[in-house]
Amino acid sequence: MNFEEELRKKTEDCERVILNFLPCAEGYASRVVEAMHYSVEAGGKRLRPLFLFETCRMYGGPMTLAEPFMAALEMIHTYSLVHDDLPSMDNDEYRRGRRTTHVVYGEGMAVLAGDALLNYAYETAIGALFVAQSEQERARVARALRVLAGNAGIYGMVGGQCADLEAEGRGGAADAQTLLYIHKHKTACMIESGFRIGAILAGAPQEDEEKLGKIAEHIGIAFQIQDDILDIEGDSQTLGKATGQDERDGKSTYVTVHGMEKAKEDVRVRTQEALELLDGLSVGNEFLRGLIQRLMTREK
Ligand code: GRG
Repeated sequence: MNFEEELRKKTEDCERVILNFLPCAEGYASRVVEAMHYSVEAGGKRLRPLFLFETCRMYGGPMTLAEPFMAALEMIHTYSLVHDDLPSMDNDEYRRGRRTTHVVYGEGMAVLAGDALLNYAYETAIGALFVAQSEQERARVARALRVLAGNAGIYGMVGGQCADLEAEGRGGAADAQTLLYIHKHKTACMIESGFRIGAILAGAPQEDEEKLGKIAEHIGIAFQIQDDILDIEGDSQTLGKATGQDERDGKSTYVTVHGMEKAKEDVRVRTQEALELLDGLSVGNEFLRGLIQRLMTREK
């Protein structure tokens, strides 16, 4: 199997896991559950659960613990996209190649669908405590829950989004240091959750867990820089969302602060740093290596 086939197969596997954990639409809450399904089933690259699966697998961890966390991570990621697209935030009409949740279900229901996804993510991940086979596994699940919540919250993604909104309120201008804070927290933290939770659940050596955290930071920042590049040079059809949004909103991005050439160079440098750290782990993962390389040239 070549890399592209393997990626497609693994993405489909992740997709199955995620969809399996979604709730059934019934009773008075059925409309919000329908909106949850709509936003999750729209697709997406499923990168964060894929990172979680791969790091857990490389240390021989139990998939029974990894799967609820894979689904939970994607639910949190999807909630953040649903809320980010709202008229009070970025006001976007297209995401993942289809109309955004608030366009289809109305703004109130989209807020609720995001809230529901966030809550259901924790309900789902907590489920791992009940399938853990030993005290040691339960302790790992507890640590993983702390990483999941911490990286999504005020010291993670929400903190990054807060700094981003404030920069927009100042007319979009963010200096290089603020921009790095935004990228690290808004984008890299959720990627870090994938890498670290997989390692924690599998009981990876502490040294490796720390290296995986650094790998995730490099990849997360490179991923966001590439996102800023694609907003200028990308194709909206391929991306499944409109381009030119940052310019429309007068936002500072890695490209406006550092220039296109440096932005491209930094994607390359951070990817290289991540690959070198990957080589220093106590176990290898060729697929992960291929995936990290592939992200450097991603077009969506
Ligand atoms: C509302 C708390 C809150 C946070 C929103 C995720 C986010 C923070 C905003 C979305 C806009 C954006 C550019 C975020 C940076 C992270 C990013 C590039 C998200 C898109 O991730 P992909 O490309 O999306 O993995 P898919 O659709 O493939 O899952």
